[in-house]
Amino acid sequence: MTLAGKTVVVLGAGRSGRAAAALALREGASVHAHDTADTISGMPVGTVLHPSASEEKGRATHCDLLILSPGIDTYGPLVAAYAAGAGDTIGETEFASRYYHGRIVGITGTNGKTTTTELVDRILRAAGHHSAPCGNYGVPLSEIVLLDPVPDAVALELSSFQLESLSSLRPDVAIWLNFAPDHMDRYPTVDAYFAAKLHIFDHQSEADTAVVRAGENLPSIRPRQVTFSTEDPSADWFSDGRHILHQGKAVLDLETSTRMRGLHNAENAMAAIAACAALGVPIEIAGKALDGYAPPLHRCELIRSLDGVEYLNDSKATNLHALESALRSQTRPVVLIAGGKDKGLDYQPVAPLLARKALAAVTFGQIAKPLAAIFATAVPTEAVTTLAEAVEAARRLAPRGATVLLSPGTSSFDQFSGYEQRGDTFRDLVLQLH
Ligand code: UMA
Repeated sequence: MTLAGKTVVVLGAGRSGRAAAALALREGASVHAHDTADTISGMPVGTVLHPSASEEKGRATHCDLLILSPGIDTYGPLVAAYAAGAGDTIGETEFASRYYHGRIVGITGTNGKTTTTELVDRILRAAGHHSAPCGNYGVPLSEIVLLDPVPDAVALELSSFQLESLSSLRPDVAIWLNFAPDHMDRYPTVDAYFAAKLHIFDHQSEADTAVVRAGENLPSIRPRQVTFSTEDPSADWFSDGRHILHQGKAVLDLETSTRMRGLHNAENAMAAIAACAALGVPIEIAGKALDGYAPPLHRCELIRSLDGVEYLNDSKATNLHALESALRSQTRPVVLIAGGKDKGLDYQPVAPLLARKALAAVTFGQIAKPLAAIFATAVPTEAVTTLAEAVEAARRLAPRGATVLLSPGTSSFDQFSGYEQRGDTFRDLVLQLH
């Protein structure tokens, strides 16, 4: 796609917008950045800046190509106003992909994308690729395209926002981890969110691969499918939460080789190994590459074992689905620590799962009392005020062989600046136990 002599408008001047502008400039375009903020900073030299973007300004703007940042609603009125005067409208990821010629492992799912992206990157590197983790992971694909040398493979985390504005990006391997309702502030229905995610398969051919969790209920898709499961031993890849098996043959023991714990981490590991195997990486190399891997902080992060009790920090679980997913994935009896800000969520549906997986629960923060009333219908529950008190109570309640799991199930803003500070505080408290 030649851009020489063309006018490109980049909508949104965040990290995606900055990288897309730099790439469009490199390709010879005249580049304009529009942003609804009052000021714009950090754009590459040569970009014409248009702060205070509005629908009115959009209607008066004309360009050959409009590039959208993922945080801006593709179907909202602002984009409609700008798109009316644009020759073509695409997302930043789609734009960058037109200049990227290496192998692409695309990763989507409601939970586990970031861990899986890291695992895919790690395996590809171990197999000798010059790979990079990118996309929703934090580094826009446009930044990768601008590297010298350009990586020959990418582990590309794809959010529904990025997927909904694709028109040709074709992952060699697409990973579909799981699906649950999310981003309901952006999508009118759960089906609309599901449909946005399905775009990951749109441009794949029969020669490409889809790595899909068994039982995901997808419509028929073109690529060859490889399945993974923690429930169905007939899937191509199966795990009991500790051992990973490929067609019945042991590949990896997560407990002795890695710091990954829980069924959902086993799923992430299987998906990553399966995806890299589809790209030609020998399974033994893929399995070995995960030796010593520790998942990203705050996502069922194993902090330590003390007196036979494992302490996991899952502070990133700021919604009900993430809490359920962490709980469901535990293979040892759990003492759950949950609570935080009142987001008006209904926690009743967690009670049966809690009864199955947990020995006890400790609630804290703004919703400590109402949450304790619900949890107490399932397991013995204590309500406390602070996270420090919660750690103390959990330690008392957890027998040898149990797991103390901080998976708050809501946001942290009643007591912390964010889930990171909450998780860091938990880690400090646990490391101080003796
Ligand atoms: N803006 C407008 N008008 C709007 C909304 C935003 O002008 O209506 C402007 C803002 O003023 C700001 C810019 O757009 O200057 C921000 O653009 P952006 O929200 O697309 O953010 P980026 O910095 O480009 O980051 C994006 C992703 N952000 C979102 O999808 C919201 C990052 O994912 C991603 O890592 C990055 O591109 C690189 O690819 C973050 C995220 O929260 C981590 N993702 C969601 C999630 O994981 O749940 C999907």
